[in-house]
Amino acid sequence: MNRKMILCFVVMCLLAFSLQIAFAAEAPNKLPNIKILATGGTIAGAGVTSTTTVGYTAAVTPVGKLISNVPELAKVANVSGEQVSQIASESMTMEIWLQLAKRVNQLLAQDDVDGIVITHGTDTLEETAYFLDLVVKSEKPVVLVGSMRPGTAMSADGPLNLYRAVILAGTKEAAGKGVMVMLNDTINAGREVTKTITDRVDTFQAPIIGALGVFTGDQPVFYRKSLRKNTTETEFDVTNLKSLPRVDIVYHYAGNAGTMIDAATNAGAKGIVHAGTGDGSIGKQEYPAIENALKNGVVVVRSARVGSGIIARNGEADDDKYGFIASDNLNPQKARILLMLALTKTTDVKEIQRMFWEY
Ligand code: DAS
Repeated sequence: MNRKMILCFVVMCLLAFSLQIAFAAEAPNKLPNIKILATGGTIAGAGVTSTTTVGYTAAVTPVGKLISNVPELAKVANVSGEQVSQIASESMTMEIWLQLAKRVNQLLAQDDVDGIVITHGTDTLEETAYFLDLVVKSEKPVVLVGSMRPGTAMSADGPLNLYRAVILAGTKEAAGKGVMVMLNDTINAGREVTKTITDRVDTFQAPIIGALGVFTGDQPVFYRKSLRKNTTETEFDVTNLKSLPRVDIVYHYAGNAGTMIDAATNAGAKGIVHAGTGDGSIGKQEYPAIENALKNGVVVVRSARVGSGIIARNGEADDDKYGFIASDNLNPQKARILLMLALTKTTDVKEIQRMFWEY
C-alpha cells in the first residue's frame, strides 16, 4: 500500500471516530427524570442484625443512601432525591402533608420532572397516598413506596420496591391513573389500598376492588384504572391552605355510650368519622353525644370498622333525618381525609355527600 493510500485510510478512521464521538455526545439520555421525595419509614430503617425484622429503627437512612443502595436505579431513570422529613409514619402530621403536596405540585409543574416517587412508612402510607390523590394537580405519575423489612434485613423488600416504583413513575402508561402505591410486585390505587396485615410483605391490598396492576420482572402491567375523580379532576387545592380542618375518628364497640364523640366535639372537631359496627351502625347509647355534636355544627360521616364494603345511605341510620353522610366504600381513615378536604370547601352535608360519591 503506497503512502497516499495509508494517509487516506488514517483520515477515514479519524473521521469515523470523530463522528462516533459526535453522535454519542448528541444522543439524548432518553431515561425519565424521577424525583425521589423521602419521608422516612421502614424503607429507611435499620436493624442490629440481618435477621432483625422487628425492633429495628425506622427513618434513619437518608435519601442519598436509599438511592446509592440501589445502583440499578441509574439504568432506568435519572434520579435525584430530597429529604422532606425523616419520621416513622405513625407520626405523620398534617403540616408535612401540606408541605409534601405543595412540593409535589411544584416539581410536577417543571418540564424536567417526569414523575415522583415518595418513600414512606407503611403505617399511614395509605392515608398520604389518598390525600395526594385528591390534591396533586398533574397527570404525571406519583408513586408511594415503602417496605415491611428494614434495608439491613435478609430479603429486605425495600430496594426492589424502590426500583420498581421508579420504573413505574417513569412509565407513560402510569400517567393519569391517580396516585399509586407500589409494594410487593403490586400496583395499587391510593384511593382503595389499605394495610391489612401488621407484619407481612403482602400487607397492602385493595379489598373487593383489587389492584390496578402488577409487575412482571421490570415490566408494569395494568388491568384497570379507578373510575373515581382524582388529581387534576378534583375541586380541592392546597396552594393557599395553611392547615386542615380538625376531623376525628371515633371507633364504635359494644357498650360504647359516645364518650369519645363528646371528647372530639369538646376538642373542637369540625368533623367526626364514626367507625361503626357492621354496615356503619350507631349504638342507641351514642345518640345523645352525636346530637350534641350536630348541634355544635360538627359534620358526621358514617364509615365502618369492618374495613371494606359500602356504607348504605339510610341503611343502618336515618341519614336524611340527622344529616349524616355515608362514606361510600371509604374506610374511616380514608373518609377522614375526604371530609377534611370537603370542609375546606363547604359544611353543606348534601354537597359533602356528593363528594363522597364522586371521589
Ligand atoms: N412504623 C412504620 C412506619 O414508619 C414502619 C414502616 O412499616 O414503615 O410506618
